[in-house]
Amino acid sequence: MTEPLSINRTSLVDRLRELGGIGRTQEGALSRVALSDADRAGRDTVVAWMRDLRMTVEVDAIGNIFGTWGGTDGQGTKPIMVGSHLDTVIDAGIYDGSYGVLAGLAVVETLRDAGLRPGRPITVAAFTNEEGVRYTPDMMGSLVYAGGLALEEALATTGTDGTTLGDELKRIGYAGPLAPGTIQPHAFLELHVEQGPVLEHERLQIGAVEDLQGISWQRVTIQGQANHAGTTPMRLRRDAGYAAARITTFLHDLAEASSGTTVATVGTIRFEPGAINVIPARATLTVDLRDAAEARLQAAESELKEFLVKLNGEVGVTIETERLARFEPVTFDEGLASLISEVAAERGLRARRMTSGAGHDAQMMARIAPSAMIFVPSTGGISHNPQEHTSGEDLAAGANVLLSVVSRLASLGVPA
Ligand code: HGY
Ligand code: MN
Ligand code: MN
Repeated sequence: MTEPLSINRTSLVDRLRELGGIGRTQEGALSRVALSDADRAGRDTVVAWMRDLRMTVEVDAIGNIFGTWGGTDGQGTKPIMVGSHLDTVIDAGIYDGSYGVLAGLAVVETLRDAGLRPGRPITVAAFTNEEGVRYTPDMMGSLVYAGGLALEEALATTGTDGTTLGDELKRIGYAGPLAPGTIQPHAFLELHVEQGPVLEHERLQIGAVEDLQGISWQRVTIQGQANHAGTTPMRLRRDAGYAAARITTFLHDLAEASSGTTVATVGTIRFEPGAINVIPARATLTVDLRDAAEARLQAAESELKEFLVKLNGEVGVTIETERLARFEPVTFDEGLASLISEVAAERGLRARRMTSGAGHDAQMMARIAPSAMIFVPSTGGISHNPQEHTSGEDLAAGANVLLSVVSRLASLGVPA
């Protein structure tokens, strides 16, 4: 059997490192938060790489970037689309999102250098604001693309810093002319680091991701009463800080009691006025609840709601909630998931089917085209953390599986 085509591992790893160096703070933390100057710099770099590959670059009205190779044949042949996102969380790793976009470029480069012409155009996508750290919901660019959120509503979103998304998109020069959803893919594949411990723990190299868990994001605002930390008896307090702590431990216990299917995170918390000797008048926190089963996720949401009513009375505070994101669990395309497993086996890679714990653009693209994901191991299962790491060998293995799957779908005669 002829050796299957393989991507250039060194150039993929070099580009990941180069892009990973863009958007560093003075302290050296990687924070290419959506629509920041750092995000613009990352976008500009990837657009330049797309142009070097003589890809046709298009940007849509929510800032999604598309690089297409193989040209449009004027017959309206739908492209195979691969991709992910370039924005990061705060103090991030260099692989989350970037890997899927840069591996897409590597696939195009490999096929082009092999002198092959795809039976379908191949489009590499970089979706706007996948992380949702500054503007909620997350996966926003692909959600608008898939018709799940109106463009005007997305552009009017106010960020955690008080900015308006549409203004920032214009400011960084990525408010593009293309109507979101114009490029309708034949299929969508997202290659991504697992961001969890499963593949490493089971000593596997590839995850054929067949589904993705549901996500519920809320902001909880607790209004109590500021008072003197020394003179106010405990029984007379309306302590928003204490109520916030009760909510955090309630959610932790709720997830623990679910024997691991539900996960709960209070990722941000703010006290006001925020002084050592003032009982917090107000606490604002965010809740991230997830479960692979919609019924269990709904049950967790209603348990929280009941607890908040109880807490209102007990602590003498008023509590308001605001929904920030809510996505039901998603099942990916079975045909693509089995093609990923088949190709991994042909390449002699140890693989398994799995569920994604994290949200991804593929879950939105699954609304408009057959979609699936390919995972590679995360060292120590760590992500959303500067320690995020995947070995060069695993990075190349994942990109080669993507190459083979795309080659099959683009009916390219490469031995894959
Ligand atoms: O929240 C998530 O799962 C993704 O990283 N946006
Ligand atoms: Mn990601
Ligand atoms: Mn992420």
